[in-house]
Amino acid sequence: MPVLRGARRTAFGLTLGATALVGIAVFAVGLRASDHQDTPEVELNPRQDINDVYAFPGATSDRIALVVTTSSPIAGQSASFDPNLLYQIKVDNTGDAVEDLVFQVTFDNGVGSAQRYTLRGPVAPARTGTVNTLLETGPTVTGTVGSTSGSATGTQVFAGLRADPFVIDLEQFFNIVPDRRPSTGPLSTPLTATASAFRSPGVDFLRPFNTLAIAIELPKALLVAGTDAAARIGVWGTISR
Ligand SMILES: [Ca+2]
Repeated sequence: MPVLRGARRTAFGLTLGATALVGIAVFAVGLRASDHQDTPEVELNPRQDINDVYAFPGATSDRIALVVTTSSPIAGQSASFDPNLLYQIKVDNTGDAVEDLVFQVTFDNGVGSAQRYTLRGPVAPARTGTVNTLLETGPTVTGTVGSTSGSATGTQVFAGLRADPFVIDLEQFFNIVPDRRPSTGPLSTPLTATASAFRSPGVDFLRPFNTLAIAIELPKALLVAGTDAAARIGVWGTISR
């Protein structure tokens, strides 16, 4: 299963509890990633497109939340994940930029809130890198899109429609970098202005947009290799088939 969509805003050397940032390479390793709309197949199927990856503190100090978003902008009661794609969050806890643990999320053929998800992990992957296989072992959590399942003291997961949390004046961004303009959607119209800087005051252009989010919250201890309180992890997301 070649990865069709790589990580966006990948964070390596991410201190537990910190927010994922763009391509931080704390460890001296190479970093390869992709961005929005960088292949025709992803451009034509936004559900293959990763919007963002986040890591931030969980409900208690010993917990962490990992989130991957896709498909923004998307709306409506029929908004669904692609049942033919494998959505993953990967975690490196040894500093070599190779995943040691993965979360794999798959969806059935249901539509909107009738769609069901299955979360597998955290568990060591059968294969690392860009060719992945669906895990047959390890913990699983199942639930319905739009609702949270699992354990509030263990691993819990939400998958469904949420306000896109990323903040950017995307309209002005495409005026600055017009070659990135999408082929469909509200920003696909021909260029009306050119710009060299963002507007002031800033515009949260994504504020009215929704995204499909997969949010996993679990004890930090399930992600680190040892008991070092200063342990660091790297987190990235992939969508593949
Ligand atoms: Ca590793």
